[in-house]
Amino acid sequence: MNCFNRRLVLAAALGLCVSTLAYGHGSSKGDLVIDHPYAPPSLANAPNGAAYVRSIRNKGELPDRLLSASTPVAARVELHRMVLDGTVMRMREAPAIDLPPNSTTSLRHGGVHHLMLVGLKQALKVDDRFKLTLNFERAGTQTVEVWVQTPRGTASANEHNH
Ligand SMILES: [Cu+2]
Repeated sequence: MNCFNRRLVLAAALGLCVSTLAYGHGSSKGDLVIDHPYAPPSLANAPNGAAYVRSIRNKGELPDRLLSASTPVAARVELHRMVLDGTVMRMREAPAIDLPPNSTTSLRHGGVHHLMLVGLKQALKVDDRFKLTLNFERAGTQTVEVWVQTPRGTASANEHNH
């Protein structure tokens, strides 16, 4: 699947802003505090899905990077970055997501970065939980639990219906 050919209309992206979720869960590994991994329910027969992390805080003095991720529910996970090209938002696969020291990075709906679940092996339904393993350059590997939920202000995971 060629990520560079995927297109997303800017208006659709802007419509996906999410209000703060009322509850959450999290974990930490080394200097990283990983708050509330979540995923929207997948569309019927959708080949791909998305996963998000409300925030990853690097409380250390050294930079870290998210290098890759994997999950039992999809063939592979891609790190995606939204890039504005003229008036069109395009999704590009990113080699890594930077986690600068003493900072917080969000992988949010409608934000710059997200994780794409390529080749879903099962439908993601509201209230499902699944494992996601995150591989960090410095902090190492951490497996988190992703909560499937419909973010407020969105009807579905339409931004990944491409
Ligand atoms: Cu994507």
